[in-house]
Amino acid sequence: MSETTRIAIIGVPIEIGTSEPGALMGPAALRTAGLIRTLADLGHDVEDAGDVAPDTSGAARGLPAVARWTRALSERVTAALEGGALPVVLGGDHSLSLGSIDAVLHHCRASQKPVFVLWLDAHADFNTPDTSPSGNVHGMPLAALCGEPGFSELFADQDRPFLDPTRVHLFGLRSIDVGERALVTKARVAVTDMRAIDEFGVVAPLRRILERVATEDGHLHVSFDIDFLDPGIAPAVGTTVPGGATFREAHLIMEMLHDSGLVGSLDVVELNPFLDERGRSARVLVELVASLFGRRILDRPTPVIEAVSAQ
Ligand code: 4U7
Ligand code: MN
Ligand code: MN
Ligand code: MN
Repeated sequence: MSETTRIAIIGVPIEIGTSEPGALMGPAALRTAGLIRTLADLGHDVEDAGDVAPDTSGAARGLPAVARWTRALSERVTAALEGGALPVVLGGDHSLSLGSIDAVLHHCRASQKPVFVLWLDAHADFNTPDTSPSGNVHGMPLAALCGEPGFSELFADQDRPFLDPTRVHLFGLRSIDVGERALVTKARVAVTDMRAIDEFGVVAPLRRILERVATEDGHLHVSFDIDFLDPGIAPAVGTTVPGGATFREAHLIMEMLHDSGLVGSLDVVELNPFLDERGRSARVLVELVASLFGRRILDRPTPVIEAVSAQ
């Protein structure tokens, strides 16, 4: 069936990047919903590296506090990548991607691999402290990673590698702030918004992204914010935005990602179990991650698909 992948599960019970409490229970809920077992049953070699626990004495919120998590997580993700494992980072709020992607950037600088990010999210998460209407850091990680100004408190490393915004792809966007929109446009971030998905579906835009990553022999980091999904199927989110992806669309994305063989690291973020309904959202996420790691209905390509693509 599918190949065995070494997977390192890293929990990040952070919620200081958001104003809605509850996301710190995300890693526990995903484990309760059977994530580890599901991946192991698919034949993968899964190591649960536990939860990141930085020294959180001192500032309770804001960039200096997030910086402690970023540093601690970046070390853990680096260790996983260096050991040849594929890191799966469980959130926690989306500010954790500062740490996971920082590690990927450092790792790929050494091997000179271009880093691509597929950002599955209702939001752009491209605010700076200047443009943010809320001040919440979970709405800012991409701006910080791409080197926008205002984040000097976050990274001690003066020589840190930046993410190339033209290699970031926002997918599923349906909520963006005014100042944030100007930054996204100026930085030439790639966008497939919900309007495009309504018109073209998920297959054509995703295929183009994957072709580009393959052509440039890049590392693909997937950052999955649960609010990418429609709140009707995944209610466990702090800021619900109606009109999200359906289960079928998300599922197909995961299957295409698996088939591409290009995914090198993954975040699963923003699950707030306190707002869930009998664990539904956590279970949906486990289903989707299983598809990304090769769960399929048949152990061969579906015949209908072969027939259609041969025409
Ligand atoms: B998430 C917001 F103003 N843009 O910056 C902000 F709408 O990680 C929301 O995608 C950010 O869930 C949402 O606070 C961050 C807001
Ligand atoms: Mn979001
Ligand atoms: Mn997000
Ligand atoms: Mn959110």
